[in-house]
Amino acid sequence: MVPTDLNELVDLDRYPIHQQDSDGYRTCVIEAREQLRASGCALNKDFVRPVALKRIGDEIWERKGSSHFSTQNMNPYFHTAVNPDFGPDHPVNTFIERSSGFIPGDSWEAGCVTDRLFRSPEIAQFLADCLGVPTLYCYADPLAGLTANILDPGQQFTWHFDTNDFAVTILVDEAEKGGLFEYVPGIRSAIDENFGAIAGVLAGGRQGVVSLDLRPGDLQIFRGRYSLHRVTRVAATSVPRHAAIFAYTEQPNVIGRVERTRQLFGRVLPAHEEAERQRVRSDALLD
Ligand SMILES: O=C(O)CCC(=O)C(=O)O
Ligand SMILES: [Fe+2]
Repeated sequence: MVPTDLNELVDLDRYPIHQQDSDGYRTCVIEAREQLRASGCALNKDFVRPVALKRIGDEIWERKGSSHFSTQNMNPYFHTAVNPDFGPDHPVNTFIERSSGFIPGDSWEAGCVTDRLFRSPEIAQFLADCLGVPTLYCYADPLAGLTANILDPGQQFTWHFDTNDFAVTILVDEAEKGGLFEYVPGIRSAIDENFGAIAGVLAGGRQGVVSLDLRPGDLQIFRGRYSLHRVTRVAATSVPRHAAIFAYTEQPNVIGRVERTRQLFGRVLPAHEEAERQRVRSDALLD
């Protein structure tokens, strides 16, 4: 039986997201908010029920052939070209391997379990409450809204900042060795790039680095715009690491940038080109 009801997908006993007036719900939200405030990362352990998680794992394996894999040496801002305005040891000119694949948004048909979870209004409202915003909409980007991040044996997703204010991840299959999510809470802010500290981490320094105890079924809410983060290399002898990534926006009908879309998915759709013409940035950070 394919799980379909919210109760079959989410552990509603522990996370009563269907009863948003309940004390239990309020407790979950307060806990997540406290974690986000303290570290930019909220971990909702065992959020997805095991049967649903197994189904999501199968759905990822079934769609894995549609992944766009790419390998590049990039700086934390997703750029790959040397910038002569900065020195050779500067983070802007420090390029490290990112090797991973993404299952794109148009690989998931409506009604599959992963898509149901992504589009659940109760989950979107829970996330909005945790993040302290009124409403969240599923990211309307046809490729980057619902994805799975694939790290095959030997691959790593190097240190970077996200361009989105936050990301929602469900680890589905963990690596046996490597594949750890590491981050440096709040290493930069909207007004301070803090290149010195970032250079230290890129050079292998461990100051401020947190290794997250992320397990399959956990729902992670992560503010990746200010927190440098990576997934460490999956050992060559390990099983792959698979994570479902849900993207939401505060405004409806948002679409991603052409350059990043091409970088991550190897193609763009007409909707991306149209959105590029209309884009307005909200801050002046590098990217
Ligand atoms: O796979 C993950 O846990 C997160 C990867 C990541 O940081 C990203 O896709 O931006
Ligand atoms: Fe990220």
